Amino acid sequence: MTGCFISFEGGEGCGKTTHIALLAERLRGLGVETVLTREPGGTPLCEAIRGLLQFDAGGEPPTPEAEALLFCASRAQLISNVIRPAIERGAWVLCDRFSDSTLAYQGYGRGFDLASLRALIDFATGGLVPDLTFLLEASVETRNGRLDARYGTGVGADRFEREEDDFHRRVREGFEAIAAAAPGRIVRIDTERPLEETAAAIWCEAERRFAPFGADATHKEGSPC
Ligand code: Z5A
Repeated sequence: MTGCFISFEGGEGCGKTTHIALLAERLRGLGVETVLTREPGGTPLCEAIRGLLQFDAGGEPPTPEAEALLFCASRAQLISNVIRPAIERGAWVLCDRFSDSTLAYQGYGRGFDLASLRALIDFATGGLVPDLTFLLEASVETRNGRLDARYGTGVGADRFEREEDDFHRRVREGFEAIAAAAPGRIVRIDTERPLEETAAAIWCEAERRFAPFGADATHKEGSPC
């Protein structure tokens, strides 16, 4: 039996971390082996790379080229040590960000050539693409409000959150273009709604796609679908 691979994408504060945790909790409650991981991160080496990328933990900000390579290095490590083994043993793998983030942030945000980035991503992933991607969306005002509630008004916590508005606009437009080019894989989810409604929309889509895989685990009492 092989598992399935679902990624969550979107701008900061869109609700990825919240909703991926809710989906994992629900799956585990149904007895489905669920691996919840994130990018960059998810293994000791990848978490160290995360520190370098987000908070300049090396004491020196990476160049844009080094940044793109570090995201892809972390991805290669995570796939090899966590994601592929889990899929092969039949688990559901839920990943907080994946390759679409590299295209959106380094491609559309930083302005790198998309074809070159795709080649780099392909090298890092060995061609692994999520079976399903949730692109979580909320207005800039809503997302900023959520981040302000978390960190305090004004400055964000990491290098990306401190980027200017124009960078985040390009990233948002990038995600929209990426979603438009992959309508079968990427499902856009409006997170302006109450949390429970958003969680139900995500659950319905996951269950609809993977019920045959989830078999007995999915169609149980309490399902909103
Ligand atoms: N990055 C990159 O450039 N290239 C790459 O290839 C990759 C990543 C993989 C780290 O990502 C940075 O790396 C990221 C892009 C870059 N930086 N940025 N920006 P990250 O995913 O770790 O960081 P993040 O996007 O900033 O995550 P976040 O701030 O934690 O946002 P989130 O996970 O989408 O949101 P959340 O934590 O679930 O929710 C935010 C708050 O809103 C939280 O307190 C919730 O309780 C609250 N909230 C209120 N109402 C709601 C509703 N209705 N739904 C959801 N959440 C709600």
